[in-house]
Amino acid sequence: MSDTIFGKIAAGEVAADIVYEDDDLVAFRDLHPQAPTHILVIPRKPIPTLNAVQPEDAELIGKLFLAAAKIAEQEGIANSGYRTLINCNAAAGQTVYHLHLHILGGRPMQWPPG
Ligand code: D5M
Repeated sequence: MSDTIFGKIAAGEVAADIVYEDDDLVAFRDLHPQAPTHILVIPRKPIPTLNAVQPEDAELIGKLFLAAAKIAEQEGIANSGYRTLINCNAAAGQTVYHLHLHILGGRPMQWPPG
């Protein structure tokens, strides 16, 4: 359950700046923010990558995005605009192998991302 740093945060074993949590999800501020608002939303379930998501996780993944929109509203970035993203595997920049949805906002975003 707590094999990665995010698993430990979900289990309450490592401190984080938590902005939202419920039975399925925890959201906390990124330690190395890439935008004025940078929050990570994770399922408590330790899914390593997006590739490992199973059909039975469909409701959980839906909840992940619903929470992201709610958090964006809470953070005051819903109307100005924000980006959600999931890095899948090392070539895409994934460094923590516990599924996490980034929420970035508070500055203009470039496209395409690097
Ligand atoms: O994103 C992993 C992100 O996780 C990266 O932006 C740093 C952040 N991080 C790493 N450790 C912590 C802790 N302990 N608290 C908060 N944020 C953390 P990835 O998509 O895997 O590159």
